[in-house]
Amino acid sequence: MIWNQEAECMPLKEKEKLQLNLLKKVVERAYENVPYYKNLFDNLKLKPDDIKSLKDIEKLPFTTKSDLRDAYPFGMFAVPEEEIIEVHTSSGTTGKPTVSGYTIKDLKIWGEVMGRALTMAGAGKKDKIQNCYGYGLFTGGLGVHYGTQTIGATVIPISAGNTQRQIEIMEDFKTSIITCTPSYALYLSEVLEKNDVDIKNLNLKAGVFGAEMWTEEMRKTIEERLNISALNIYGLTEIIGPGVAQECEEKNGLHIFEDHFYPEIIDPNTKETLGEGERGELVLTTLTRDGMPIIRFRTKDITALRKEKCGCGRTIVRMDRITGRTDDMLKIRGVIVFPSQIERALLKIEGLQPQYQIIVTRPGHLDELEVQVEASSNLFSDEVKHVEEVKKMIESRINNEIGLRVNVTLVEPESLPRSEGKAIRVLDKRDFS
Ligand code: DLL
Repeated sequence: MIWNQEAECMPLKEKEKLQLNLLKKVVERAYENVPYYKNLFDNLKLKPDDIKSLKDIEKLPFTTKSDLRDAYPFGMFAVPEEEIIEVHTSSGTTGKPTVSGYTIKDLKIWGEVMGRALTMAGAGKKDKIQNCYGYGLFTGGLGVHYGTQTIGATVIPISAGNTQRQIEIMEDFKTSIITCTPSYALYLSEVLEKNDVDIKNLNLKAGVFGAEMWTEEMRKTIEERLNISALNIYGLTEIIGPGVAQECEEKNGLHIFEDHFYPEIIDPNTKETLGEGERGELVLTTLTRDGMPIIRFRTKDITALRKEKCGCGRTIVRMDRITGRTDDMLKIRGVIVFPSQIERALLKIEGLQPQYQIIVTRPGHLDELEVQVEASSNLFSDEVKHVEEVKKMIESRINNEIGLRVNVTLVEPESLPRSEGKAIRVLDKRDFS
């Protein structure tokens, strides 16, 4: 099933014409209404009129996460604040998050693209969609919610967590589709097994999983364990939330909803635009958003674009699953964490040498975060004398900084590897290859 045949199966020429038209308009909107863009364009002696072809997008400056942070909270809005009817923020918990503001029209667009995404996963009016993405400032919960309303499916807005209850509801309500992070889907399958729930008695047929990196192997495991079709969904707060791209049943890349989001791939070092099939950093421009138009956002996610027509009949471009990031951002249990946040927490502790290593693993199906810290004797002040106390204190400081539970291991001074060049602060032992 295709939700919006016209938009999703547009002939190439027609699509490019539409995109150029929308690009011109969004550039003009950004220039006229967002002082940040006006200054930037003026400094570069650029005018919206300079956009005469799609290729001209390459003349435009990039927008980065830190540009958005600098504009915190509402500096990137292109409409008066009273036109904004909803706000969300990126999933990191400290520092200034990036804010996304939506007008009524923007929420309609979000509902539309999420409706298309859920339809790709086989959802329709008869489906009961158990939405285990977190509701709140995170975009996962409400993004899926709006999509279910677009297509008229029944949403079970259970939000994240409380796995026993998830299972009970899944059985009682005969849930047919679940939406959550892939790692939570695996965890859920494990708990189902422990609870001796016979998967065949459940009504599950598909899952829409995203918000973090995962692999083909993980897909296979989830599909086998839950007896469903597991599909990949991609998105980010800055652009709209979930619903930028979604896999169809062909499972051969994620279709980008190109009538709303314009994708490019660049070489993250030279910033040159790369061709079809070449792997690089995904850059996205919002073509239709009113509340917060974003031009050439550097996602830092690594992928490649594929233009050939898909077996499903859609003509919109596909992106490969994300295989990495150009920065050191980690997503742990769906939450954005930068190693620098952990370092900041450690530096605030008197007597602590910031020699540390962050180790991320996925022992069962959920991410675990361990921080190894070198313990020197001056860490043990008069108030804290015991290893256990020091460990607890560091754990709680890091927890305050990143909002996630962490295991601290105190190790001997000078026992962590030293590097001549860039220190290797993160050992991500999860397998995303
Ligand atoms: O994670 C939006 C979302 C919610 C997507 C629910 C899918 C499902 P943020 O918290 O702003 O937004 O994080 C965005 O998460 O730049 C990627 O690095 C990563 N990411 C999101 N989806 C995928 C995916 C939401 N399918 C950041 N595969 C992005 C790999 C993903 N990484």
